[in-house]
Amino acid sequence: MKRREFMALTAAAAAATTAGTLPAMAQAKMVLKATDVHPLGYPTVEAVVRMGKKLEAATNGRLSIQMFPSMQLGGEKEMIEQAQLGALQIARISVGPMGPLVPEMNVFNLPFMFRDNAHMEKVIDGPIGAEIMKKLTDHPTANLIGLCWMNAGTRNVYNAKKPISTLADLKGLKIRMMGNPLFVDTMNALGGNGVAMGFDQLINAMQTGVVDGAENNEPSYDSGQHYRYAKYYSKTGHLMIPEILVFSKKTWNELQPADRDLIARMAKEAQQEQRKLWYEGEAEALKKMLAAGAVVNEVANKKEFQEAVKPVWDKYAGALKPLIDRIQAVN
Ligand code: GTR
Repeated sequence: MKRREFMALTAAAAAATTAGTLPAMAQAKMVLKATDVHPLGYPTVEAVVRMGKKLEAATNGRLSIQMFPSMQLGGEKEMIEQAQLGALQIARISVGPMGPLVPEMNVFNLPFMFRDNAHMEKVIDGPIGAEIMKKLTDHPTANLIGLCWMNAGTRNVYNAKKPISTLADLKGLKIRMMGNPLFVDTMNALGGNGVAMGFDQLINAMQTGVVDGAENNEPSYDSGQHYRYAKYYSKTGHLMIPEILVFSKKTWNELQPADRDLIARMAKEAQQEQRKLWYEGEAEALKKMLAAGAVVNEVANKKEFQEAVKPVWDKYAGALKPLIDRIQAVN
């Protein structure tokens, strides 16, 4: 930098400091810590890594993202807690565990809520998605900023014992569910025994027989190598839950408005980028799990499953009814 430019910049910085703001260029470097339960290469992880590169380029290296994949900073519960404290900045989490905190989010956790991927995408991309995201951001104690949605396909049951084709096949099976009473109720309504635990505890629970299996989308089943413990993957399709990228409110409040805008915009771009990565990753995961010995079966009579979860809707859908009606009307 030429001396004259430097002087001008210093003067500008001094003036801005007096005014209470610092010009962007004079701001210190900041490394945003990001985390995900999934490994490098997983669609959500890759989308955030790419977002980090774009952020770094746009700010000449002043802002960057350091990714801690594979539960390096703990399970989803720990990730949320650390983001709330500002110990990390970006966490990619499922809507699943947020339901008990932000009631409107539970609408996406209802079994068989969405007709298909296209329906789900239309809802999260549109005004309803923006509204629910705002509920999270505005929540007085969640201490998180909702940045964007991400795809997570459809969740199917897998277990060590047998393929699930009918409700009767689920009888007596202990199936791990995410930490939200709605999911335990869902599995129980389907005839199995729902057991709530963190994703980080699942492998051990399958190894020791604490559970017979779990339920998840193909990429999670594949990248976690869950087929090694539960080879029957049955396409029950009972849940379709989008994921969210959240930012620590504590750190957010310390950022300059222009940086907040930049991060928010890049997160929106990451949402679309992750979607492409998602469909590629899903197809790839299916190939890999089959090659690894997973036995995949379709469920012919889905209606039986849809009818069985009626008590879950009766219990949880009441207050969410207007929102549900609007979601169902999206086509
Ligand atoms: C995955 C999701 C994770 C986590 C996990 C689980 O599909 O990407 O965020 O929620 O499921 O079952 O806990």
